[in-house]
Amino acid sequence: MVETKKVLFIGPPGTGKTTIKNVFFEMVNPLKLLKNTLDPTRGINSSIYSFFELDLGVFDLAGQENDDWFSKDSNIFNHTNLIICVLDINRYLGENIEFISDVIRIQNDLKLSNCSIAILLHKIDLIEPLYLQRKLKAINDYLINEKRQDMSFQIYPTSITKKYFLETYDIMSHLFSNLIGYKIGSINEKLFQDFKIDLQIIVQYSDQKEHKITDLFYDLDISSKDATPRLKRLEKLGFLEFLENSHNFQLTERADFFRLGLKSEEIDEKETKINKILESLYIFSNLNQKK
Ligand SMILES: Nc1nc2c(ncn2[C@@H]2O[C@H](COP(=O)(O)OP(=O)(O)O)[C@@H](O)[C@H]2O)c(=O)[nH]1
Ligand SMILES: [Mg+2]
Repeated sequence: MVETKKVLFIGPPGTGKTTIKNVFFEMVNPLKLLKNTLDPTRGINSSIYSFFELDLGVFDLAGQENDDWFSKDSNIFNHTNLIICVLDINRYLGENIEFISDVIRIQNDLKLSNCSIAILLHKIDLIEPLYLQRKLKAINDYLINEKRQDMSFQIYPTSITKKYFLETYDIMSHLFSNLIGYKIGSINEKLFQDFKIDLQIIVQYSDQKEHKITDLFYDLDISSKDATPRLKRLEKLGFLEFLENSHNFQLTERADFFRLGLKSEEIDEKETKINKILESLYIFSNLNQKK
């Protein structure tokens, strides 16, 4: 039997749960989700993915029904391996801390022992950096006070906008790899080199213009036989779209967001950053939608 893991998204209404699920599980273009607001989720929106050797059940809980999810007779949290609690950093600190305290209470009441909790302080693109630091500190202080400052309870500032996309991609891949006990650095050399070429494609062609598959041969010395499976993988990861009978392709805004994150790095930090990115690509390439 295939081992299964359960991931729950929870948070007040409108914080970005469904958006994050769509961007990082369904590989939907982040800009599309920022431009067109989604209908509020009702009840539970659940999907199953295969991830490496396991099946991953992902549940996105409607924020409007939080009283039900947190009620005594709710069993929605049973057997959960990862709770992703999405809070909007721009809302009142007290409101966010109250929500975190509800999650802590649930974790204690239900004795969720094999469950990690990730608090995403989302939409950091809308807050002043100084204000962000203050809020982060206040929430950290609260967790220290509650003695909930450990590896199974972590907070992360996130946003799906251009400036923060790469960092958030990294955070999500870190959460996914923890779920399967994957240790950073254990990717094999061949795969590592393989994803390095994919990253070159992202960097080279993320100009929002149309390119021919044969360009890969001239620019990057990739034969058209090797090019197609690579481009298909990038398509699956949400970085690319094929055009006109699959002879041409164009990279998505996701690729542009990605490249931009890479560009901002100092040269001496770049290599570490690239290694991390390659592993993130590897992690995400093992996430597949179950038909
Ligand atoms: N500025 C900004 N808006 C976001 C971000 N993520 C999501 N949103 C917006 O937040 C709103 C609510 O998102 P949604 O995913 O429906 O929230 P949910 O109710 O928690 O599922 C939508 O208009 C999204 O476009 C982000 O990182 N930054
Ligand atoms: Mg929703």
